[in-house]
Amino acid sequence: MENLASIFKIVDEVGEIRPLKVGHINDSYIVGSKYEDGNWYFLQKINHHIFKDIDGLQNNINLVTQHIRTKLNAVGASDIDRKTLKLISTYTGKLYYQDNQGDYWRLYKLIRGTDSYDVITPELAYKAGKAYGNFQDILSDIPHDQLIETIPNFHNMEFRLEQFRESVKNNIANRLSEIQELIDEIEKRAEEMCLPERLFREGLLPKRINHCDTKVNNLLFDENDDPICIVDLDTVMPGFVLSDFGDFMRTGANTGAEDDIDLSKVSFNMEVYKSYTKGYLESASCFLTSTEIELLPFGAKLMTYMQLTRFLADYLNGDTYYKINNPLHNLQRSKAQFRLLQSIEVNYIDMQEFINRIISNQPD
Ligand code: GN1
Ligand code: MG
Repeated sequence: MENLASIFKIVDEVGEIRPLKVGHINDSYIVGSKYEDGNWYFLQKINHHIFKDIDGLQNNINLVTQHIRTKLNAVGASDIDRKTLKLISTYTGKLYYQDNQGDYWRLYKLIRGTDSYDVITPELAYKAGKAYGNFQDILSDIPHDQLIETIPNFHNMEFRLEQFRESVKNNIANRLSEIQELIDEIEKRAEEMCLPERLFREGLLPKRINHCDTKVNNLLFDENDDPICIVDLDTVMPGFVLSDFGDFMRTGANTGAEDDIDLSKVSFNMEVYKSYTKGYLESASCFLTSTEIELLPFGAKLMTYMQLTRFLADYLNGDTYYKINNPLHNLQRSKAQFRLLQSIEVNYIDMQEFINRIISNQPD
């Protein structure tokens, strides 16, 4: 993007702008400064085919980051600019810029000196669990009607199944014949996976403000390997806490990659599960109900299943949603998610027993 510095309130002269391969939806860039210790930025082209209300999206992010900032200030925290994202506004006072091709851009201050992980150790998983519990706690007093659902029904499994069945029915890319077995596996579990929506309707499961994209690499660690900042706030909205717990497990407790071609590498890592659960319950059990705690292992199953249906639906629709790096990419992702789901199912009783032991204070 040209003339960045004449649009956004940038301090220092802009140096090199480098694309960053992260995420499946937006395009991201690091904006360097001419000076090593100058101000560096993180630029994103927002995918407005997916995020349709850009004003609402940017207002959400602003509200959430300001809320965190206010609370950090109140407890006298140091280094606050590294502990929550900071949006840079434009010279016209907006939180994003629309260029003459209709694309939307936003700019954050870059948080430097951090690392994120695709593969995580149990030690880091424990700290990550605590960090996500704190995050939900900090955001718990934002009134739900102040945030829009940036993608309506985002983690609603009933809705995701409808979309999936629609894609099977339409078979737009003519890929149905190759994947009948996976479709049968999805349908076999469909009823079970809609449990949270049913509990919600019965008033037995609350919604809280959630991150809704707690991929393992959305948590930044500082120089001492302590969590410093949770990023990628596009989908912060009300949801079930089991979603955030489950999405971290889907990514952080997978011994393989999300799209691993070698399915023998994909399995569920119980050590990461145990450490994350411990950390999470330490910071979140003060606000969780017993139903929410019991459903945490279910969250791991559900989010892996949901991701399987979303990747497979995209494959059937001809790859219109997720970025792909080959024509079979969404199918590979689906197969890897299915393998992970099977591994979670094998471990499921142990996962539940572990939680029961923690809440009844028995040693592991
Ligand atoms: C997308 O773009 P990224 O990687 O942050 C997706 C998530 C999925 C994830 C799967 C808005 O997130 O819901 O879990 O891919 N984000 C959106 O890796 O759909
Ligand atoms: Mg994301």
